[in-house]
Order: sequence, then structure tokens, then C-alpha cells
Amino acid sequence: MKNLFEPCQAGALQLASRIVMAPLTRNRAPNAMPNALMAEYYAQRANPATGAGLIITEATAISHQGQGYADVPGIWSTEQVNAWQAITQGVHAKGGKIVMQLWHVGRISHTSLQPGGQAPVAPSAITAKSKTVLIVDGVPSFVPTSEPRALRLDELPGIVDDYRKAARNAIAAGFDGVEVHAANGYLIDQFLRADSNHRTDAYGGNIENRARLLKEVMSAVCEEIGAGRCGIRISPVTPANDASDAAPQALFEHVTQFLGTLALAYVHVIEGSTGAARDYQQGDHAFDYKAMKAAYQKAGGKGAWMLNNGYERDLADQALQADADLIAFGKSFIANPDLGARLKQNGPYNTPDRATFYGGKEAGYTDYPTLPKAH
Ligand code: 8OZ
Repeated sequence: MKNLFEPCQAGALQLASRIVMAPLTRNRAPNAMPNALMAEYYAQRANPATGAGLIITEATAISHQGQGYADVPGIWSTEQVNAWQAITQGVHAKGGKIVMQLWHVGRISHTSLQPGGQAPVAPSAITAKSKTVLIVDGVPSFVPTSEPRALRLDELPGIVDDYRKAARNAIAAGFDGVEVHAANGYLIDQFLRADSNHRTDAYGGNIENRARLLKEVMSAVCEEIGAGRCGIRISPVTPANDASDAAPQALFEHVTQFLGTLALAYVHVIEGSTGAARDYQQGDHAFDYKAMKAAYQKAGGKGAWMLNNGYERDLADQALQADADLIAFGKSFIANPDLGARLKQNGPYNTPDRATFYGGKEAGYTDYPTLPKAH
């Protein structure tokens, strides 16, 4: 019988519990620079006895072009690498583990966030029916994403290289590993899905071609830092950021079959609609997550199987008895820095305040109370 509070080996990552802090965008990194307030926030959640066995950072841009939201951090410059060190050191000082989520938003961006005010890039020049966050006069505001331009074939090796360099930078910054963000309608997911990828070259059309960028990125990142330090996040049926495909089952079984050939630390699956209905459906059939995992294992995949979306204690216990090895908690980690301790005694839990999710300072970020200390 697995339980949340026991150690778990995920590739090269030796985790003290099965409780994971999910990647959470908080828009508190002006100029794409990590800072002391962020270090405090992560350190508050880092002790595995009271917090997370593994922290996954907020989505972090691999390049200026990969930026899509106001005040999200990056990992492309020496200054950023140096600044992240305070965060990894703070987490390690508490005995915790932390991986960085590597992010290229593709078309989910705005010209004002792009180098030279240019159009964001995407597999095809199709505008997402989605919004991004800009901060106008200090206040977060949602604006429609800009019309993207299609990436040229000769630009794709450079994008793969940006992921590779970002992984190298993450290790230089002291991270225990990386998670490639291939979920939620961002660049890699835009390539995967037929409705955002109308390319006619080797990166579009059939499933194999649409999965090519994901495969090249994962291969490069694994080669760079070792597969045992790499994870990936996928969201087979999410409609987030206008992600849409009529046949996700075959697509994602193809993806996990490939992932099974890498000796990854973990595969992180968002079930259903990100942050919303767990039984959300795309296409004609309910998605068969077991079949997707079977495809992974049949191909040799032995990484930890991490599940996410709306988990609380009971559901997490059930998932660990079924097929999960790790459970990622999002909103509950925003509101409960000592979520591990609270899960252990089955509550009580602080309520997350949506108004302070994105942007701002300490309020709703580092000021959620912990349980009174037991004596
Ligand atoms: C919420 C707001 C902005 C970005 C994701 C990185 O959905 C995000 C994100 C979430 O994966």
C-alpha cells in the first residue's frame, strides 16, 4: 500500500515523500528575474516533513521569445542563473528537492512581451482564442493573445537548443532536475495538436510529425543533464489556451510510447481540464489514462507516474492505490505552505485567494499561516 508520506525514487531524484508542489505561475518576477521574495515562498514549502517531497517551479521561460506573461521568470541569462541559486539553496537548506519547469509559450503571448515587439511564434499562424496577463499600472489585466507567425523549419533547431541550454542553466543554478512543460496549450502542445498545427513539413500532419518537436526537445534535454533528472508535463485533453484535437488518445499514446524509451525521472499528467473538470473530454471517447500509461510501460518506461488536478487527501490516497506514484497539488500549496503536515492530519486547510494568484507582493504569497506548532 503506497501512501503520500513515504519516500519515492523518481529516476535520479530521491524524494522524501510522494507530495509534489505543482508548477504555479505567480507573476512576481519583474524583469524575468527571480528574487528574495520568491526564495522565501519556495523555502516555506520545501521541508519534506511539513511541505513537499518535490517542488516544481513556476513555468520559467527558456528564452525571451518563450515569454508570454508579465513578470514571469526566465533561465536564459547568467544573471538569472545566479539569482535562482538563492532559491535552490534555500530549498536544499530545508532538505527539499526542486526541479525547474522549462517553458516556451509559443502563441500564448503578446507582442509587448516579445523581443523587439515582434509577433509571437507558433507552429502555424493561427491566433489562439485565449488571453494572457499583462500588468498595466501595477494591476494585472487579461488581454487577448497576439496573432503569431509560423516558425520556419530552419528555426526549429534553435528552439530545441534553447531548451537544451535552459536545462544546462537550471543545473548550473543548483536545480535537481527539470520538467519540460508540454501541457496546457503552450508551444510543444501547439505542435502536438492538429487544430493548432497546420504545417505541411516534417513537423505537421500525422501524429509522428506533430510529436517531433516534443521528441527532439526531450532527447536534447535528457542528453544534456541525464534522463534521470528530467520529467515532462502533459495534459492529454485539456482545452487550456485553446488546445484542441479531435483524437487525443492515439496522439498521447504515441507520445508516452516514446517517453517510455527514455529513462525519465517522471511523467506528470494533468487529468481533464487544467484547474477544472477532471472528467473533461475531447473527441468522441472518454480519455483512457490507463491505456496511455500502459503504452508508456510497454515501451520500457519506469519513471514515476505523477498525477495532478484537483487532488485532495482522499482522491490522492485512491490514486496511489490505483496507478499514481506521486501527486502534484497546486492551489492547495498556494494557500498552505505546510500542506504536507495538513494532509497528514487531514486538515484543516487555508482557502486560496484567487485575487492574489497572479502579481502583487507578499499578500497571498508568503503570508498564508501554518498550523500552530505542536509541542
Ligand atoms: C496560469 C496562468 C498563467 C500561466 C499553465 C503556465 O497553465 C501556466 C499558467 C497558468 O501551465
